Amino acid sequence: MEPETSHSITFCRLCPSWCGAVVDLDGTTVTRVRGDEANPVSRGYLCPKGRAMGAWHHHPDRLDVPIVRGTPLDWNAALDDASAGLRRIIDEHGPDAVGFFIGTAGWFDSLGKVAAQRFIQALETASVYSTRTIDNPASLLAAEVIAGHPALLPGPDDDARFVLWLGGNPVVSHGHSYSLSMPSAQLRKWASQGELWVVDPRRTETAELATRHLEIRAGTDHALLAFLVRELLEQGADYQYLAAYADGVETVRAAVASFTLDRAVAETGLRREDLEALLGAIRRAGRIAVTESTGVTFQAGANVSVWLVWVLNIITQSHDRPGGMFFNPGLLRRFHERPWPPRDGTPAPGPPSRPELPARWGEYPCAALADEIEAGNLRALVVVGGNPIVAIPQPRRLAAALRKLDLLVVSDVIPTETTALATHVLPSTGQLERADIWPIDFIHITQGNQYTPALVPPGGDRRPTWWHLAQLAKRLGHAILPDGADPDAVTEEHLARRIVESTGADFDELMQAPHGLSVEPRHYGWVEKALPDGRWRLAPQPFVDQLAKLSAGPPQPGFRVIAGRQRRHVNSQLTDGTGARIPDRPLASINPEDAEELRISDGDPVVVTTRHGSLRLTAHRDKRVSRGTIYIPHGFAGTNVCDLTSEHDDIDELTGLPVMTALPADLALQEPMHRAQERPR
Ligand SMILES: Nc1nc2c(c(=O)[nH]1)N[C@H]1C(S)=C(S)[C@@H](COP(=O)(O)OP(=O)(O)OC[C@H]3O[C@@H](n4cnc5c(=O)[nH]c(N)nc54)[C@H](O)[C@@H]3O)O[C@H]1N2
Ligand SMILES: Nc1nc2c(c(=O)[nH]1)N[C@H]1C(S)=C(S)[C@@H](COP(=O)(O)OP(=O)(O)OC[C@H]3O[C@@H](n4cnc5c(=O)[nH]c(N)nc54)[C@H](O)[C@@H]3O)O[C@H]1N2
Ligand code: SF4
Ligand SMILES: [Mo]
Repeated sequence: MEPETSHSITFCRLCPSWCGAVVDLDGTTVTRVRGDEANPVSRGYLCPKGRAMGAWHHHPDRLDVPIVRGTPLDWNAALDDASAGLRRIIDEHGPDAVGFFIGTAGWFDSLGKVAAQRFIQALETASVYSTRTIDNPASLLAAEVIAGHPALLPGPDDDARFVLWLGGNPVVSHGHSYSLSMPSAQLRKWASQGELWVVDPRRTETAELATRHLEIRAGTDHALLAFLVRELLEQGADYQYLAAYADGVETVRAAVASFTLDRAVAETGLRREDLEALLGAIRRAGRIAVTESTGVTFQAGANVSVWLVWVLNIITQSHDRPGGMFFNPGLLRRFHERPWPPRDGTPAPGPPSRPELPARWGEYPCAALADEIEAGNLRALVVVGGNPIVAIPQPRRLAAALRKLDLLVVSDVIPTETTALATHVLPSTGQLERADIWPIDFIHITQGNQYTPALVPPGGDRRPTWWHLAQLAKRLGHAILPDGADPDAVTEEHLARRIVESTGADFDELMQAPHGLSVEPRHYGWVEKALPDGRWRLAPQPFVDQLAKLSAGPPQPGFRVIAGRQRRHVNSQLTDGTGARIPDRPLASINPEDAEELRISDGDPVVVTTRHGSLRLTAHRDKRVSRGTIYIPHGFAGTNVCDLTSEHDDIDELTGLPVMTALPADLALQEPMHRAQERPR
């Protein structure tokens, strides 16, 4: 593994935009990080988190040596100990007693991710967990059920003249299932060439750039969407197209029949004239681009809303069309040339302790993790680039469960709330210390691909995550690297080559484009050709049934607590303010009029309570937050919003998603006694 220190062109792997970066080095010290103007996708753009890449790499707390039960050990001793533990557990309890959790940084480390997948396959364990089931399982499920494959995650086409974005703030997040490099420029383009409507209970940075912002009552997007579908099926749908390409139109019509304008107004809290204007704008536009992000996929009505988003795009013949929704077939995977065998959304049996939950996409829902440990079904967990304590509901219960494991093996770059509980902490190479491609599973989302070598040699005694996993596997008798390669003899470039070639793509083409390649020319109409039986399944019965159950009736009084991202951290990463001049803070943001009524001032200590738990935090008056809404960011361990969610109640039955936004909540000033205790000394 000879890192090529001469290179300074790379890309950021903190979020799925994978912006091109130029890293200036003085020896092995990063002196400057800037956007790569020559990157054909990000064209010089780099957000504050990407610019913090150097500070993140040089973080004073970086993990340098393996630590086994609190004691630093050399690699051989640490891996021998961990693999002996795994061997014992497998022998006594079978392979399902060994589980994996793949987190955000695990998905974004291409070699580590493939090694984890192959390790899982070799062990034949069913106990696989990832952030998928606490993020956007609704989007994957809708894609699979309606079009036959869960990876069909479209985004608004560059040339769209009418974009409707629900529950996303790409200016901050850079998109979700579909990434947006240079989000502000793209959003401005959409707004200037047509209309951009944003639906969000907050007037977000994205809403500021929109031609119209609809301040919806949290948790009611399905009512807005059902109303639009109802009216468009009356006038505006392309019936000729539907006759040729879709099944279930009449079932959809019946399912949304009760969502009249009156009902939509009553449930969403939006004004009648705004709903009429939106409908009129869609009818005028003809071709549209409707998309959802986590503000929708975290809701109780997530599946239904995503389904109706698909229905809107299909009935207007906008899916898979220029100026509508673009499905990126991937630069390497080239889905348009090699279609897949269609799937129909039938789940596999769930985890034994939670038989009511489904297994999908080879995973159990994260909501079952603590129960599986408590039940004794899971005795070891390998965490790859994740921090489950700040990601999964009821963190205290989860922490207690993780402590009961015989083995908790965590590959990470810095100490976290999860490494604090680990029996084995394995220090991983960070972004600048390892080679990468844009991870294979995501190329349909990202707008191109790129190969980067490692820019600097690993500091301390850090090793790549793929190496951790391959070494553990080797000790258990499995050769998990491509061609059975020896982890100590193979180079990262060779591994990347084999992974790319396994898709049928040409690695040399990537090597010859150090600044990356973009997906141009774009392909349209390819999903339609690959549809099961050549037709969109417009009315999957499970979604129809869920819509019928969602009939909310008139809104309940009280607050709703909502989720949302912040600019300078990714989930729990960088929440300590690394690289930021003004760090993000975990505040409870509320509308000033609500604050006035409750006599809450800026900076007051408040307590937010849902039926699952309560959280103490500091109040912040923010007129961008709509009335009745409490906005609390995610990712902070000390002020962990996962305390307000549940792994048992408010679980979606089709995906196992814990509801994470629009939860009914109470807001109160903290008791004076608590205030006195918590006043800083
Ligand atoms: N209540 C509530 N819950 C939520 C959410 C919410 O909004 N509200 N959001 C949900 C969503 S969308 C997600 S994706 C999850 C996030 O859940 P996670 O993905 O588990 O959270 P992260 O904090 O991103 O964890 C990434 C970990 O990887 C480590 N890391 C960074 N770089 C590297 C590397 O190069 N190699 C390795 N091995 N490790 C690295 C980081 O230090 C960090 O510990 O949380 C979910 N849970
Ligand atoms: N800066 C930054 N970027 C990130 C991350 C990060 O932590 N920080 N995390 C990454 C990850 S893991 C993910 S999954 C993506 C997420 O990407 P996005 O889904 O775009 O995430 P947000 O920016 O939080 O946008 C969600 C929006 O939904 C709104 N919302 C909440 N509840 C509702 C509701 O009931 N209805 C509607 N209509 N809107 C609602 C919120 O106010 C918020 O503005 O971002 C990725 N990028
Ligand atoms: S948007 Fe920011 S965090 Fe995401 S890849 Fe680009 S620079 Fe990195
Ligand atoms: Mo996420």
